[in-house]
Amino acid sequence: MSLDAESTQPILQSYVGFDSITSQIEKKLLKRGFQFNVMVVGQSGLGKSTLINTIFASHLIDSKGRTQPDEPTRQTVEIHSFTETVIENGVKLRLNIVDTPGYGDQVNNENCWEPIIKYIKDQHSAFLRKELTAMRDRFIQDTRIHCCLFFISPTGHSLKPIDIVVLKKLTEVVNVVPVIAKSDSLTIEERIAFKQRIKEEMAFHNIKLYPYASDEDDEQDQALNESIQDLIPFAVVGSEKTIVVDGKPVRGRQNRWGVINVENENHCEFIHLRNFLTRTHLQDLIETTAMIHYESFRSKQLLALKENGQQQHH
Ligand SMILES: Nc1nc2c(ncn2[C@@H]2O[C@H](COP(=O)(O)OP(=O)(O)OP(=O)(O)O)[C@@H](O)[C@H]2O)c(=O)[nH]1
Ligand SMILES: [Mg+2]
Repeated sequence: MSLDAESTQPILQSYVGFDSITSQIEKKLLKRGFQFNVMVVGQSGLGKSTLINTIFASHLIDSKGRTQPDEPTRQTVEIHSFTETVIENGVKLRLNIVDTPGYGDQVNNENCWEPIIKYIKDQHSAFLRKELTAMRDRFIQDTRIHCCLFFISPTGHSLKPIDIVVLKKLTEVVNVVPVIAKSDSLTIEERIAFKQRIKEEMAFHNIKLYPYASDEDDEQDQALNESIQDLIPFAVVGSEKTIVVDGKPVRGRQNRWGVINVENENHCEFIHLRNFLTRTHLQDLIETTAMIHYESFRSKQLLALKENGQQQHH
């Protein structure tokens, strides 16, 4: 008998099958499906509603709002959310999109961000309440915002003071991913310079954007994060119109100089944004929301509750 056989024997005998745990978990997760909540925020008229419709196009048209792709967009006047269930290869994803009205065009813009911050906190608070109830459901419906797309005006110069204020507030409570809106109005060179400028300003104002560096990151995580950090802010173009390019219908914008195909990587970074949201970072955005933003909300609330209780006791 070889030494080798001797050493493998006991291991083979003790096989109990727990390696199937991954497929057990997978089955359970697949059955339950995933919930993903995205919000768009930014100044008025930057194309927030349009981009949402561009990203989730085929699913939105037969659900809510616009039924004709060439119907004009309406100004968003209040925070509203809509849910769409998408199934791909047996995986169920419930997408909840929260559209917010643009801010910044009032005479007095003070506290214009408050309803948005309140909305985000309200979702945390609802989740906490459900977590704390005695008869708690085995599965809590999650409405916490996992990703906030922040729209930057394509001025080519710098961020607006109001944007810096709003960004500060948002990054404290949610994963923020900035995008350069309507980037078809910038040339490639302008876009590169503007991106650099925005990165510098964010760093200068100490605005903490997703993804956050963590000690637990392995090389793979780090590489993934770095590849995304390079791309952020995504320079995007949205369109609700379908244009025919080389006989193929695509989402695009026609202007005096030609056609912008939103799905063409040479024209804009729409595809990168969509891949980031749906392919590469979906799970991490959900997990980071629970582990960082919700956790910090929760510990603050529980601490406040405890202090209140102690005060009443005395
Ligand atoms: N050039 C250009 N125009 C765009 C783009 N995206 C949207 N628009 C146009 O900009 C206008 C405003 O778009 P909306 O999507 O309503 O903007 P919004 O940010 O939702 O506006 P509010 O709801 O008022 O805050 C519409 O006429 C769009 O067709 C884009 O990427 N490039
Ligand atoms: Mg809108």
